[in-house]
Amino acid sequence: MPEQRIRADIIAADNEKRVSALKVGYEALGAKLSGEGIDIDTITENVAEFFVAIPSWGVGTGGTRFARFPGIGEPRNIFDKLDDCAVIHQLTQATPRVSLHIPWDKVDDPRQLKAHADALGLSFDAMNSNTFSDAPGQEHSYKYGSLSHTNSGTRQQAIEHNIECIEIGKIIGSKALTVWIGDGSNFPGQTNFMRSFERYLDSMKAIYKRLPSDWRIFTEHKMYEPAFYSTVVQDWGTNYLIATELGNKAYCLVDLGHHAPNVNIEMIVARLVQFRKLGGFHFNDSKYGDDDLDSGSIDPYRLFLVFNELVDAEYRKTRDFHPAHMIDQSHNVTDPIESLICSANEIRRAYAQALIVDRKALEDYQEANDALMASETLKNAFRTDVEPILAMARLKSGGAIAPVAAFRASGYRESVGKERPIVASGGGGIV
Ligand SMILES: [Mn+2]
Repeated sequence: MPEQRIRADIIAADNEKRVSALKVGYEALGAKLSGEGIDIDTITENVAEFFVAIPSWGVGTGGTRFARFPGIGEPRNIFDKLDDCAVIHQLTQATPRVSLHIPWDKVDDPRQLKAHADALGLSFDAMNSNTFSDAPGQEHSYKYGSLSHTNSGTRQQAIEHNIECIEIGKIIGSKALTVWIGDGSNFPGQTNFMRSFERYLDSMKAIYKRLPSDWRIFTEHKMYEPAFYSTVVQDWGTNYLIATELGNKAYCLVDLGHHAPNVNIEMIVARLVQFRKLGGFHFNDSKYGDDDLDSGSIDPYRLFLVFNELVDAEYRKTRDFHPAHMIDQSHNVTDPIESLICSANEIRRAYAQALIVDRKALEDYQEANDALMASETLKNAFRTDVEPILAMARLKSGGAIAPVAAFRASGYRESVGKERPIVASGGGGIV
């Protein structure tokens, strides 16, 4: 039994108040779905087995270029972060894995991380390297890039950092490395597009050589920021080229915020699935750019359409299809634990809605060119309130029917607020 950061009787008391209403709602939804030939318990089981990883950096309060307003009881170090992640998992039963960021989460002995996670019943997802900011004391600066830098010493330093992330990951049981770089240019002519991409590929090949045989490497594309004229890994096409050049352990990661507004992300997902290069996701939501807003908070229909492609791939029994699901968000005005609880639920909601799409009917409408009924088939699933399925999946796994309410009732934030001093930050950005 893992150590529990929230007392089980607090969750049980909150569940007790809600369980009879849940049963009524679940039965009614079960009857509706049964009429459509769907067994609700099967959907609930599928949902209960769907997990999304929490980013260690997500449990601290984020910020913008302008300011960061610290919250109460923010984690002081990776051990506090793991405690907060354990709370999210205890309540949602949806987030058993944590994605680390090096050097932010670096400790003297990585075995300490493994021991702390083991005690909490958590494990580790993909390792994230950082060559977009300078760590204290590092020899070469990343101001003008890292893996694509003009200087070979800088490139070598960035390569070695990624290899170090793999080495730490091996000790703590990770099986993947995610590489996102800030490399790019702010002025036309500042860099040579072809030369910098050649240098990047050479660097990535050096990292790839050191990847264990049972690991995967994920690369994330992003169209702008911190570079504002061009980025080296600009778009999904570039990302696909990288994964193809590197080999069969290399996959593309889709961060929902890393696209221009209105880009058809679900179609990008379908293309990557078709050519077996979809590595996984960084879930978040976006209004204008890489806003890092909470999943499903702006455009839940888009999140559903992404999951519609994923479930379609499962339905078609696509070979070697096991995308990694991670959240990548910045919580500037909410309690990060509450935001991550809601986000994990929103991601599961999109999955549950996609699971109840009548795929046979959809296929028939597509074949018959019945555009309206094809759209209605998707909408019918999206309009279905699947909350009873999500709540029942949590309850059956030992979580909370209403996880935010249970979290607030637990007093966890107030209690850690007493041990963790508020740390003001002069700089902005995600911390
Ligand atoms: Mn990301």
